[in-house]
Amino acid sequence: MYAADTIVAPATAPGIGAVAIVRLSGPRAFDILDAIFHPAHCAERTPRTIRLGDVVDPATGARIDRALAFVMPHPASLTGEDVAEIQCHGGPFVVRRIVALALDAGARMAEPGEFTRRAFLNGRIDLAEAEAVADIVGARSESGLAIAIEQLSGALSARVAELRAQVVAIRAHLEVEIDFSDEDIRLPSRREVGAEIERLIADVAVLHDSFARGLLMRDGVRATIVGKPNAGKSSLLNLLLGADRAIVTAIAGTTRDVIEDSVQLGPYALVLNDTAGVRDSSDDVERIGIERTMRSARDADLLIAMFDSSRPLESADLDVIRLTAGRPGLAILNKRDLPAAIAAGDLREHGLNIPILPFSAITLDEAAALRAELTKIIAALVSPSAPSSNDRIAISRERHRDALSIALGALKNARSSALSLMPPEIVAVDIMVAAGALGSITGEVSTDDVLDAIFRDFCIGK
Ligand SMILES: Nc1nc2c(ncn2[C@@H]2O[C@H](COP(=O)(O)OP(=O)(O)O)[C@@H](O)[C@H]2O)c(=O)[nH]1
Ligand SMILES: [Mg+2]
Repeated sequence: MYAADTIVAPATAPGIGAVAIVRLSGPRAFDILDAIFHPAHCAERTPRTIRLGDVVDPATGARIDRALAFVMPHPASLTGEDVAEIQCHGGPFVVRRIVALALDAGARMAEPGEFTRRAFLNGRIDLAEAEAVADIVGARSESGLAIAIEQLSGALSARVAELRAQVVAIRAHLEVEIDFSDEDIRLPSRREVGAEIERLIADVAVLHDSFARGLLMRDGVRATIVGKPNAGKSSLLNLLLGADRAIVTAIAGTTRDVIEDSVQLGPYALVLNDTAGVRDSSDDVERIGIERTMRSARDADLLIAMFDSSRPLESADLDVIRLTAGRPGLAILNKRDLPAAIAAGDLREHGLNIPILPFSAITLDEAAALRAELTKIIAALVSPSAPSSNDRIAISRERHRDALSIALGALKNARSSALSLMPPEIVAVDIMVAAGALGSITGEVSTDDVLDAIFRDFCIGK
């Protein structure tokens, strides 16, 4: 099923670059290419073969640019339609002129994401894969890229298809019961059907619960640095960022707002929040800063708790220890270059239960150990607790999480109606809801609204 109109758009970012690409897709793509591109040597359009030539304004015969062009005939193309691409010189004016020529020759400007949307509508990729395209473009770390490329390669789609096939198999068992309930054949017992649904619930829950992990991989891990004023929090932030991002002074209370910046740590993006610190303050501005510290600490995926080893423990340190209770984190016993007033054992005695790294933000002797330790903690956050191949796949989109929630809810209903010996038709209704919800992830069932919402976030030309 091909769209009637032919679309055009620059496929490369606006601005100056070595090369820019103008992309055409639709039934008239090749005619339009022929109208505006005159090959230098080979007049014949051999699929997937690059030709050198001139982009020419057909109205005046004026040459616009020397360029390369190639065609991909349907159906084995990017969009499943006839696709033509012109690789021209990467200047904004040249690109605009070529797009304008294509529009004059009968193309229409593409909507954001329309090439990918057509690829989906023509069955070239499924919806989860289309979403992965956007995630690859938006990836900000190796782990963000890894989860997106896995989804684009179909690992998530395949897993969802497997789960859906299991749902459909249960429905088949119920159908047998519906069709043959009067006859003398052996029907799967309700206990068997209940057990089958139970297993499926567990499998769907694993994928549903991978969302937290998937988000960390995609968007990075949020860490908040907490500690009493002057412990060395801002020094640590600057060190990890490799830049003087926060002001460091010997005056307690220098940092008043939450400062956020991100850094690559191994394959992960780490979003660091430096805070005003934890203490009682009579200064209004600092007090607001401390409130923000608490909020940032609450929202963080992990806490970096800074302690000053050159000073005795104070009530603010005990507050910090309490903040870390039950949370992933790393304690840093800073200023080891100074004479020690406290040791790791003192922190343990007061209930600190996360790894402790003796450190100096002045000598930086343990900088590599700090990065390694943080990377290890993040790796533990993003890896599944029981790694099997199915558990490794993670979702990273709310749309997928919501669909899996619906599937889970429906399966739980189905389980209880199956076990309470409701008529098979009733159980089948919930089973079908679960199948529909799973199908919506890959787009087996989709509406224009859903597609609009997904492709709206794409750029033009994608
Ligand atoms: N001797 C020593 N001084 C440090 C160390 N880390 C930070 N400082 C100093 O302690 C003061 C407070 O540091 P800062 O990073 O602003 O602490 P914050 O208030 O927790 O953000 C500054 O004068 C730093 O130079 C360290 O490891 N050793
Ligand atoms: Mg500070």
